[in-house]
Formats: sequence, structure tokens, C-alpha cells
Amino acid sequence: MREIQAAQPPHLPAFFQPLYLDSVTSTNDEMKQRARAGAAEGSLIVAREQRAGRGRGGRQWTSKPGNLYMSLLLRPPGSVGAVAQISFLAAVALAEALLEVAPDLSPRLKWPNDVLIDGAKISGILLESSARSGGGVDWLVLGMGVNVAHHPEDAGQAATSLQAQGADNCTAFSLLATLAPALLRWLDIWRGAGFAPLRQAWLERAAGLGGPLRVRLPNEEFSGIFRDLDGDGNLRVEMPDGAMRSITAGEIFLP
Ligand code: BT5
Repeated sequence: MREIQAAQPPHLPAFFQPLYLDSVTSTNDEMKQRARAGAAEGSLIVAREQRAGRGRGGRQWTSKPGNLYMSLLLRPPGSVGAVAQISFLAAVALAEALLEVAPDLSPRLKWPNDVLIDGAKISGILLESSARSGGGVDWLVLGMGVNVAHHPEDAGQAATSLQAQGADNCTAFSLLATLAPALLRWLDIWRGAGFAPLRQAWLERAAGLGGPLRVRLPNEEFSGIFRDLDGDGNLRVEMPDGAMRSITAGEIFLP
């Protein structure tokens, strides 16, 4: 009896229109199809497993049953660049949700969109959007994967899960019940006050702020000091000669 109840989808705030699926290639693919067909903002797909979960740049996202795999459809105002701030929003909301379900954890945020526990990746965020011809975006799909019950040992980088961190009672659904209101709270703040409060909240949990980092761009790689996040979400890096450089897209490595 308890198991059946535990497996019941959670109650979510009215903004969300959830659809729970069993096995999909990728929740982002499912949602993109619906976005193109006119689905409303707030549509949410949650799947038990993904057969072809994706990371950025064609990388794989390990997606066996037991973890949270979800995609939320948004139709935000603003330019493609501005809506990229949603990845910071998702990371901040997830950090808050993780702290609610497991108060002993110290989630850290790694630019641009990773959530780490003790330096290990617990989550991945994948934004995909379609630009409108007159400017702005037609739709934006926010994909989030969170390791709840397990994590890959062979990810090529350190990974962890809520259960590995001792949060044994947490399930994908119980995390979703906490994450959805946190996302909505931050969406409201972002819409009302812009990026500034989000930037502040992100910086408070930033991994490696003030310390050395290595930056990998498509055609170059260099080391510097991670100094700040600017008002557009670019990383501000101090170069060895003291000059400041803004990084819009790329990969960073913390020691
Ligand atoms: C990401 O990419 O971190 C974004 C992942 C987004 C996954 C969600 S799940 C719901 C939605 N539907 C999808 O198809 N995707 C989204 P990236 O920064 O490129 O990181 C990918 C890298 O993380 C891989 O190359 C591995 O090194 C590592 N990795 C793969 N699976 C992992 C896992 N479950 N936990 C931790 N690390 C993982």
C-alpha cells in the first residue's frame, strides 16, 4: 500500500501541467515536439527512464530508472541571450530543493549549469530553444536530470546521487515536489526583478569563486582566476596579465 502511494505523482503548483511517461528517448525531445505543436507554457514531462538522454554538445546523459528526468516548456519574453539565464535559474532552484530534501548537503554551482555536491556532478541542465524570426524565442525547453537513486561510475567525471549522499528517503517524485515550487518561485523573481537577484543567489553558491580555473573554448584553452559573473551571465576571468576576460560559452575546470 505504501509503495503504491509513494509511486503516485506529487501535487504540483497550478502552473505545471505534468505528463508522466514511462520510457522515452529524451524528455527534451518529447517536449520539443509538443512545443512545436503549440503546447502551453508550464507543460512538464517527467519520465521514468530515458533511452537516449542527452547532455550538451551531443554528450550522453545516463538515464536509468530511479532518477528524475524532466523537461519544462517555457515561452519567456526576451532575447535568446536573456533566456539563457534560465539555466542559472534552474541551478539555483535545484540547489534550494536539494537543501530542502537533504539539509546537510552543500550544493555548489559550477558555471554555467552544473550542480555539484563535494565536487561531484549530481545534476545536468539542458536548455533548448527556438528563435522567433522577429526576435525573442518561440519556446524554450528546460531539461533537468537529477541523480536521486544512483549515478554512473564511468561518467568520465566525478558523479554522485542523493542516495549516495545519504538522502535515502528521497525519490524522483519527492524531489520533484520540492523542485517545482522552487522553479516557480525563481521564475517569478526573474520575471519581476530580472537577473540581478538570481545572479546574487548563484554567486552565493558558486564553486571556485576567487580561485584558479581552466577555461576551454572551441579554439583555445587558458588558466585564470574566477572573479565574477556579470549581469548577463558571462563568467569574468582574470588573466595572468591582470586583464579581465568575459566568457560567454565554454567549459571550465576547477582544481
Ligand atoms: C548536462 O550536459 O549536464 C546536461 C544533462 C541534461 C540531462 C537532462 S535529463 C532530462 C532532459 N532530457 C535530456 O535528454 N536531457 C535533459 P553536459 O554538461 O554536457 O554533461 C554531460 C556529461 O556528464 C557526460 O559527458 C558525462 O561525463 C556526465 N554524465 C552523464 N550522465 C551523468 C549522470 N547521470 N550523472 C552525472 N554525470 C553524468
